[in-house]
Amino acid sequence: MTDTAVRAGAAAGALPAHPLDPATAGEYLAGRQIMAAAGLLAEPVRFAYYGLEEPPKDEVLGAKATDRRLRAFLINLDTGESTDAVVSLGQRRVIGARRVDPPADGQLPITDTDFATVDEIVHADPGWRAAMARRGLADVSVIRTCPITAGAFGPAGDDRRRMVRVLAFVQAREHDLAWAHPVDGVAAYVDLIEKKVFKIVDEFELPVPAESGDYDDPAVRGPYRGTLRPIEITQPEGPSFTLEGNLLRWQDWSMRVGFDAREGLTLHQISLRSGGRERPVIYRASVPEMVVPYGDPRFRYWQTYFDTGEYLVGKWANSLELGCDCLGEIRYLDATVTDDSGHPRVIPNAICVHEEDFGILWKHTDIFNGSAQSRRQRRLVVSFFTTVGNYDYGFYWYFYLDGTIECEIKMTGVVFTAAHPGGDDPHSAEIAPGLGAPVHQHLFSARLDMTVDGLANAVEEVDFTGLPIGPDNPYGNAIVQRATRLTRESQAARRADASRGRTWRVISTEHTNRFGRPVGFTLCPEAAPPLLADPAAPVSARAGFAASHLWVTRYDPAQRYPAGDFVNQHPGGAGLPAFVAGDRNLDGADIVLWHTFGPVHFPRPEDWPVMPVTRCGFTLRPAGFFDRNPTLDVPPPSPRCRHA
Ligand SMILES: [Cu+2]
Repeated sequence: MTDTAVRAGAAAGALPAHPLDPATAGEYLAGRQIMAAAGLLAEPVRFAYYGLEEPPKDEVLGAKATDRRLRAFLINLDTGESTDAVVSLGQRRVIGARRVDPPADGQLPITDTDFATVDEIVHADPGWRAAMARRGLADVSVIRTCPITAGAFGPAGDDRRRMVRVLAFVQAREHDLAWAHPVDGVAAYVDLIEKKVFKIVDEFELPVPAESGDYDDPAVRGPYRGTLRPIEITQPEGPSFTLEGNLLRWQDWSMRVGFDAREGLTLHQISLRSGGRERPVIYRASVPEMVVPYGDPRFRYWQTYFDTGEYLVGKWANSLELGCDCLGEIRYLDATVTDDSGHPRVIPNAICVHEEDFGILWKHTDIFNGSAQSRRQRRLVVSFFTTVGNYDYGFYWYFYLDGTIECEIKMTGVVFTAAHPGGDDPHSAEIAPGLGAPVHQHLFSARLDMTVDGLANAVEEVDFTGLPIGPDNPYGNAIVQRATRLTRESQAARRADASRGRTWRVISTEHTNRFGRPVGFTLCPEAAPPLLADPAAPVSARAGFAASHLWVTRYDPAQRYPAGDFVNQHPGGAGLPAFVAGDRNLDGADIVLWHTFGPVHFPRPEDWPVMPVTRCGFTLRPAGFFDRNPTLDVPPPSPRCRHA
């Protein structure tokens, strides 16, 4: 065990204060002991995932959730035998152990051990070494291997194998950026159980691009600019939020902060205090899947990452540094995940909580009474950053004084590269001489378990439309808002439509505002294209969720992942398309909103060698949740600002 694991183990015994608190180091160790005693951990069995099995909602809300349970995906590295196990810490026994049978069930996520062994296997393979030697790369010690999840391409493919496809990059110097030097046209297909290269695909040769991408090298970046003067953010009286354990309160907001090795940050029981009551808004919010399908139909047609379901974004979370990653009065939370052997690993400072000034909240200079008033907006920020291979993703949740919730993903890091054939290439951009970056999409799926003023909710699609000239609209200027109730799951797989300003409003079917209308929250999408792959493409079956911007399902505690539980090499059809097959009623029910968002990325020269952050996301805005602007009680930022 590492020092961190020992320290984490020593912290065992501390019982979580709340049923939704993340699993502790002590709990992981206790669960591991129970599984070992049940014979589930015989060598060489490893953990492909290990996390809290949250109690069902009714147990939490009814204060009946007394047991703590953990879920583990276990894989025997020699046989591939895969098990989805659930252990009860209260009963001290394994209460579920289901076999996962590939290819129909998919494969368990890639493990840390897989990453390490693939590099050795490929470097030792004579066929791969020969392919490198043919390209003038006789010294394979300078070659970095990049294992990529294989996808699923039907019975004729290699789908029975647990496998990865491996691309190569040259890193001649210690600080060189290997992504700048792809060795294109050759891929090693590795069987992770047989632990061998079973196929070398060697299709074409293009020169390895030579220009350095080492953005930390003064010869590449030039001297640092000397014109930036310091910005310091200080809150002399401390921040306005409080953290008691995982319970976060700020102004009228309260929520519980969670973290999972697969999903990363999870937020629970988000509520707003108004009129002297605690009003629930979202029971659970997270981004439980993202897929990055590449759009190059040639050699790398299989390149598609499900970063969350295949690689587990949470376990790759960064430790954040004050003054570098975060400025000002920051409070951090550590995250506890586990290594492949199920031993706890603490990621210090994984979650960042802070408060930001966000410009003007509201402002008015009245031409009649002379009053000139302005108020400053603030937001509470809860975030984490993760590195998955070449890309880095920041997951940010913002809570504003006026009741708005925003989810923002910051995409940065290094684009995935290939050799560029020169000239115009429809599927790849030339970003440095001879260096290409294939077009791709980043499609995230947010799961929003809504509880707008309670469990009884419904969803309306709201469009704006102009009306034609007619007897009631003689000058043709009429605009109407059309709300269509989405009452069944079959009806609720929807696409955004910017030309109609389309939004989706979640309303309570039990509570109304002072106008007698249902209280609600509106999901405002960004309306980027959904999955662009052909509907008959293998990736369209595997990423079925990404064909629609919106899905609404009836709450089912087993339905957590938009592309299904076992995404790696899954043939498709799991997740949202399967969840809605029963066409359940949504009207006045306990419902979950699922929202697909994210950009098409045709890389620019400016994205190289490291990308400035690009953002995507969505907002949830109160819509008749309050009876009027809920921020009239926000004081002016200083007495100087109160005019007349
Ligand atoms: Cu991208």
